[in-house]
Amino acid sequence: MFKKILIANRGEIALRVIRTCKEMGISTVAVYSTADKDSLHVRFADEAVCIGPPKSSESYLNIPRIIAAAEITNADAIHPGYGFLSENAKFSKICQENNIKFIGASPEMIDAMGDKASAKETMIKAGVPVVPGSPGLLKDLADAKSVAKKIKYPVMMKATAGGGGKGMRVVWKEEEIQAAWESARQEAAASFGNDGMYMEKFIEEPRHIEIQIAGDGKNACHLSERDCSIQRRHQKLVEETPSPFMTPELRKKMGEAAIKAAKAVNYEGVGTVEFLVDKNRDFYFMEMNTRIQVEHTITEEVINYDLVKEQIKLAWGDKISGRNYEPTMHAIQCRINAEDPFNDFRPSPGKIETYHEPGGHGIRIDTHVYASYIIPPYYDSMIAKLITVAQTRDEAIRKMERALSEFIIEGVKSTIPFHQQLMQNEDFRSGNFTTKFMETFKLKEI
Ligand code: MV4
Repeated sequence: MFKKILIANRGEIALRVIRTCKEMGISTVAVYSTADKDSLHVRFADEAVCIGPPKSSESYLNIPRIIAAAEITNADAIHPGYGFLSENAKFSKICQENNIKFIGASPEMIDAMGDKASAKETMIKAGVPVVPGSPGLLKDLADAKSVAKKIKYPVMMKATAGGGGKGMRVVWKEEEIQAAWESARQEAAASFGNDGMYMEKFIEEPRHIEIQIAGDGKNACHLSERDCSIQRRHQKLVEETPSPFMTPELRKKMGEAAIKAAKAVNYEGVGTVEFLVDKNRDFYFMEMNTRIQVEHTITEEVINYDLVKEQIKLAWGDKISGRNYEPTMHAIQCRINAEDPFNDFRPSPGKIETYHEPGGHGIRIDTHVYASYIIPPYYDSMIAKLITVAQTRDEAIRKMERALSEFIIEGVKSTIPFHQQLMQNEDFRSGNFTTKFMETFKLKEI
């Protein structure tokens, strides 16, 4: 097994990876920016290397400094967590060239899945359902018009290098298509340096349901779904498993499709296949993520298995057990962010003056913060992930309400009041929600 793993990340996920390494008897190296010198990932790792100033481009995104830290400490693998360099093909390649195992996808896999139009082609060939649309990239505006006419409005134009909603436009009728085409291409060029566009039929009010998979390069299995429909501006707020919209038949079909997707690319490691699911329970491949995700926790709770451990074992060359996992419990995760939900979710960095976290049966909290911790303004605003696990969805919601009522964070604004109101919402409680939920959800002033 690996002797020493460098964690090229910060915050709760760095801590999360360190914990599993400790349990596996693997030594750990933390890297940190000067803004994070008092962070718990620095304190709990066996060794820590300062890699630069607060700005991500000079620290957590700086490839030469991270590779240097791995060489100085003699690490034999790097775990990238999520975000930062986790899906950076160049970084994966440089690790390979320096004989450091990248605990994530190969450069080829990252490139193949990062280009959305080509990933879609791969999935069509593998027999995975995709949204009807253009065969590959659109050649020009005339091509866009003719594809739209064929698949019928409304349509969605998407940047092939996109993700997270950038370079994406809904077009309702032909009069709008030229403006959409021009602005989407401009945005894509500016954001990704790639203005390639493709087109799909617009799926109205879909659910976002993703399947967790694991593969060993030859075989693949699925570990059920997560419903991530409760999101705002492409930031997930709440995730749960099983999805309240799921049926045993749909899970079987989506699980099989996700396995097909993984096998088609000889997937090695843990990954996620994202689908849109429409009101008729027809589902369509959207994207494949080649990293551990923020919401992996809820899957761990319902299948009772450590996914970071699985990731490390697969990177070492172990084989998957080959069976699929079905949830027998229900888990919900609320992302507690340092944001003001009464003020358009504006970031609220600063010092946490008081911190008291809930506990008791069926509660898990993944966090890197503590009383007196200062949330730096440079990185994402997540303070903690609050997860509840229970026999049923209703019990998991009640437990979440109880846990939220015990969670005290003072000094910065947090999204706790938002989650409290969400847990009370009739549509949320009945499982009646889509990705449009947050557009109409109204927070009551308190
Ligand atoms: C779509 C769609 C409707 N129809 N594609 C948003 C992010 C990007 N990865 C794909 N996205 C969407 N693609 C078609 N053909 C609606 C969305 C979408 C969405 C998807 C998942 C979760 C939240 C979303 C919020 C807005 C739009």
